[in-house]
Order: sequence, then C-alpha cells, then structure tokens
Amino acid sequence: TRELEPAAAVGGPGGARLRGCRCTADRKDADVTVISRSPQDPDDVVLETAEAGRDAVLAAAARARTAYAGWAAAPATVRSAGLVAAADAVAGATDELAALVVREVGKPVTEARGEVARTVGILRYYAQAALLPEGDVLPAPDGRSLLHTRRRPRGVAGLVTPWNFPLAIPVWKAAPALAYGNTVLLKPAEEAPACAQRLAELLSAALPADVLTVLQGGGETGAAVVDVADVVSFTGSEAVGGIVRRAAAERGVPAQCEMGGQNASIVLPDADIDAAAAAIAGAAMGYAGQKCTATSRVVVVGDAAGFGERLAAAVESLAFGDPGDPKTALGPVISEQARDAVVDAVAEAEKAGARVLTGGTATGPGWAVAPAVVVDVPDGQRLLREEVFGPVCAIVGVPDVDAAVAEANAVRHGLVAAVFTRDLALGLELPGRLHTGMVKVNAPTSGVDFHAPFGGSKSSSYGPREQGLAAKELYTETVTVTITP
Ligand code: UN1
Repeated sequence: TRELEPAAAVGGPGGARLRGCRCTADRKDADVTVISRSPQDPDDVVLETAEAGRDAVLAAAARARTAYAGWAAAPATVRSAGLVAAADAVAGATDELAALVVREVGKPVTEARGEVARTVGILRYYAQAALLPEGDVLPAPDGRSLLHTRRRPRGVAGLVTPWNFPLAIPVWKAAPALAYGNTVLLKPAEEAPACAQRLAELLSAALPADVLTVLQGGGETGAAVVDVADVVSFTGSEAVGGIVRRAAAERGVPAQCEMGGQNASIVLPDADIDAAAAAIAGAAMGYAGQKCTATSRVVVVGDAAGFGERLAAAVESLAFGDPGDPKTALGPVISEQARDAVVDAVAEAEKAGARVLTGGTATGPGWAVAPAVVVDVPDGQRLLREEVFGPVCAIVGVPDVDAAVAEANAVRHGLVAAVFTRDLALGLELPGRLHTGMVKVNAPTSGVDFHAPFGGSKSSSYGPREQGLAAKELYTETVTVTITP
C-alpha cells in the first residue's frame, strides 16, 4: 500500500495533512468505504460509498482513454457546447448543491452559493477559452511552407482535489482539461464524496460517456489515479503534493501541485486601518480559515497590539455559528482533528508567552472552534511558520517596511500576500519584493479571480499556474508543424 498520509510536520492533523487525502477514523475496513459526516452534526452521515480500488481505477482509465479518442478529435465548438450545457446544469442545481456543501463540509451557505456561482462561471469561461486561437503562424524558412504551432491535449488528466472547495476546485481543473480535449479521472477528497458525486452527475449528463469519471477513495485511490494519468493536477497538503509530484516525475508526466500557504497581510502605518481590519478578519476567518489563501499572519509596521485590538473586534463582529444561516461567516472546521489542531496551536503559543485576544476554544456544536486572534507570539512558534488551516490569526510587530517584507518572506510557503497602504509607490514596489505567486494591495489574501493565473512560489506550488488561460500550459502541449507544398 502506498501511504499518502505522512505525518505532517505542520499545524497538527488539522493543518495541511487533512486537505488532500485523509484516512477517515470512521473507516472500519480500510479497503471498502468512504464515509462523510457533517462537521456541524457528526452523527449526520452524508454519504457512505465504496472506495475505488486499483483495478477499478485501471478499468476507468481504459474507458477514459477510449473516450479520449473521440473527445480530442471533436471540434472545439462541440466541447465548448458541452461545457455550456454543464454550466447550465450546475446553475439549475444551485440550491441543492449549496445545501450539500453546507452539510458535507460546513461552509456557510452564502459562501457556498458563491462557490456554486463561481463553478458556473468557470465552466462558461472555459467554454469560451476552448474557442480562442491555439497557436502561431511563423515565417517559413523557405518562404513557401506553412510553419505553425498547434496544441495537442495530453490525454487522460488525473485530478486529485481537496474538500474545502468541493465544487470549484474540481471544476477549475476539469473545465480546462475538458475544454482542451482531455478526458478526466477525478479523485475527490474523502471528506467531500457527496459533493463530488452530485457534481459529476450533473457534468456527465452534459458530456459524452466516460469523458469524466469520479473515483472515490483515499490515498491509495489517489496514488492509482496519479499512476495512470497522462497529466496530473493536485490541490492539498504539502506532504501529499510531494508524493504526487515525485510519482509524476518518475513516470515523466507533467504535474501541477497546489499546496499550503502561510499567508501574510502587511499593514503599514498609513493604511485605512478599519478597512484593513475588516478585510483581514474576513480573509483569516471566512469559512473558518480553511482556505490555502487565508491570512495566517498580520505583519504590522508600528503598533501591533493596537491593530490586534481592532482585528479582534472585527473578528468578534463576524457571525460565528450555524453554516446554514445566511448571515454566518464561519461555522465548524472540517473534523475533530482539525478542531484540536487549532485549540492546540493556540494553547501552545499562549504557553510560550503569546496573548490570546479572542477565541481559540472549542465551542460546538460539531467541530466549531471560536476564531482566535493572537499577539506577542514569540519567534519560532508554529503559529508564525506553519499552516494551521483553521480560524486563527497571529499578529507580529516590526519596525519598518524592510522588516515587514523580511517577515512576510520568512516562511517556506509563498502562495499569496497582502499589503494595506495608501502609498501608491509602495503598492507598486512591494509586489516585486514579496516571494509569493500572488500579491493583493488593499484587498484580502483570500478570493480568486478564475480568469487570472493562480499559483504560488516556493513550497506552495509546483508546476505551471492554474486557472485563466495559464491552464492551457498544463493540459496541452505545443506541436510545431511544417507543411511544405
Ligand atoms: C479562494 O481563496 O477563494 O485550496 C480560493 C484552496 C485554494 C483556493 C482558494 N486553492 O484553498
């Protein structure tokens, strides 16, 4: 058996490790069943479904390869129409899908509805992207040949996705894969099998048979999918991402891995402090901080304790509770282990001398933990260097802009950073000095524009960017063609 769950050095089990492929504690027989339970009410079993073993993955891959011949050869207009029909189907199921996201992964309903809308937008975007020019015509060396480039799909795309965006992430990988002529094997997170199953039903009904197949399961299923794919895209923990990219490299297939973040928001003394506190509160605590783009550290130039009080007040004003209530900003975290990881990380920092301004205790119902703001965190504390993947935000004070940049860059991750300032010159300068794949000036670290490239630097990402037109790099290869008459 391939172990896809190495002990995370990070943030306890609730951190990076749970995001990709997790062995469910509830699983009695490790080979047969995936069980998802509602984080709000763990007695509520959302779905119990059979795990796809290696043979099932091989069989699905064979069918996907057969389907590939027809799908890759179909006119782009046909693939585009398929994605438009898929978008319509998802849009038509908005209420049902949002309710399922609330129930299965505890995402607040307003954000869950936003995720459905984003999913529809992504499908429509790639329906159009499929129709864009695909290559260049170059001057011919002999003045009469046609020298040009085309794009060829890779084949069968293996997608391994996390639970925190159980609709949008599978679709922001699958939609470009399909638009450019690949067929798809999707291995969703064990925590969100029902979301994946319903999503796949809707998409598949709009597409030819075997163009998209869902394979439920944990690490072994994921490893099998990676082993049969012609191209791999993964979002989840650093630990699993490392395994995925090595497995793909071994086979010589392209891979893209989006992994953790430990994202800083820098607050400069000239910032609009109330706007910064509101934006950071949302970025740190929205969906209980369970986004790779969440703000985990606030780096304050000047009065860190004062900003801490402002942030704590902004966090306390967020509605914390039932994810089914449209006003709720954060509900429970995904699992008991995730909840304990947050409580432990906060307690550990407090023991080391940090001050907890608000939150950090388990409240229930389900796996709810009160959102925590922590100041005076001593150097070396994991709250400042590791991804906890929960509703906790640490604040550090630094003397000047250079020190703020150094602190922001002092982690091994490099996904996204934010800067809050009214100084346009600094707003233009700092994106070049922050070692992250994305920089937001006067905007929250979380939140993604699906038509723009998404990805990180350093240990946060591997391989080409995803989303936007950048996705074409992964899902196609360039073919240079010379036609001499
Ligand atoms: C967002 O900030 O809206 O797994 C999306 C994640 C990221 C997506 C963040 N890949 O959390």
